[in-house]
Amino acid sequence: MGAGKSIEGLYAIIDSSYLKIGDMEKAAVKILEGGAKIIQLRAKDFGSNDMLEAAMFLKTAAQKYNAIFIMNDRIDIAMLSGADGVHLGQDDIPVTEARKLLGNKIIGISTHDPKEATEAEAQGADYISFGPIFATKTKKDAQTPRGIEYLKEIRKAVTLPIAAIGGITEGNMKEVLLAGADSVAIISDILTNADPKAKTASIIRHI
Ligand code: TZP
Ligand code: MG
Repeated sequence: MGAGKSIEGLYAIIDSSYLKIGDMEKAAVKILEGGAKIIQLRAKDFGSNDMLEAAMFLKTAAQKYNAIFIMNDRIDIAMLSGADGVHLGQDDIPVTEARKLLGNKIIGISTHDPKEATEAEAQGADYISFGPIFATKTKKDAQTPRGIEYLKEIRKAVTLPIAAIGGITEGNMKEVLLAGADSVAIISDILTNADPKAKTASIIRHI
């Protein structure tokens, strides 16, 4: 069906909280070399200029590895960089409005409960993220961990692909996938590893 059906397996997020300007690109290439087929740029503390530059690099790199590039938060940067899609938060531009700008590009939205998940589906999102599943140090304002049982409820509530997020590691991702997530969104378990390429490859082997 929609473009969001391609959201499965590892969803690697390249987050500026772990990388300095200029290092995002190197990390992205390593993660793509490791076999990631979905990468997202999440650069909350970058100025628009640096963000666009990084997004353009990541889009080109993703294309070379036949991977999907999703831009976090920013529809403008997604459009200018030729991203395959955007990932929106609950306080960002609504999915129905984003669709007017993005056409059939992938639109994902963060959700935290069944109401947000079913609303996302009704509004025509291509996939949802759901979390935080476990405690995470990466997102300072993260809500309380939802846990595996809650993820199973969300699985029953929507048919959209679900990217589970928050505290997911190579060690716990199996139970997340068994609970019905189509994809595991991972930041720190990859970016804090000394060898992000090998870590990515190892995660993918276990999926
Ligand atoms: N949204 C919910 S939890 C989270 C985001 C962006 C951070 C996930 O990072 P990590 O390091 O994989 O726990
Ligand atoms: Mg956001």
